[in-house]
Amino acid sequence: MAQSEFPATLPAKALIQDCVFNYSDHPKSKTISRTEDKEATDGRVIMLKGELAGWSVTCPLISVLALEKGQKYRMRARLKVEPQAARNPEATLMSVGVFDRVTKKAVCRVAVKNAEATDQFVWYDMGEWTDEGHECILYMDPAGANISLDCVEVSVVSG
Ligand SMILES: [Ca+2]
Repeated sequence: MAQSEFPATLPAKALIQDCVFNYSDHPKSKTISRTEDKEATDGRVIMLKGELAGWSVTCPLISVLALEKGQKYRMRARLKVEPQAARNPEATLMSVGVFDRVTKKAVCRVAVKNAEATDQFVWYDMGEWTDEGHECILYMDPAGANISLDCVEVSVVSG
């Protein structure tokens, strides 16, 4: 979904598709690319191939969502994280979260362990957080695994 297609206010649920995430592939290592995947919600993913570490994929939330200060949100990411037979089942293969640039802390986050990884797309729950009007970045932090990022879902938590 193009950025301009997002509504002015967030509906009860919205998907942030892979196409609005930023990534750096310098030098042209071919370790990260956009590609087709027929199991993806929109047929497209960002694919990361091993070796990558650090914030490889990011998206400033302010650029894609009209968040409301004081509102609570739940987020989950639809990912395919390939298990690695040679690594410890407890090894973290990747994490995805929302980072608050003012407090310099993650406000919600999920880490995927080797034992939890599968060759299928799974919705990984990142938890709930309340918007404080700060600039926040959605980030994906791979740790040497093969990963396909389909999308991130944002839901309004009422009450
Ligand atoms: Ca997608």
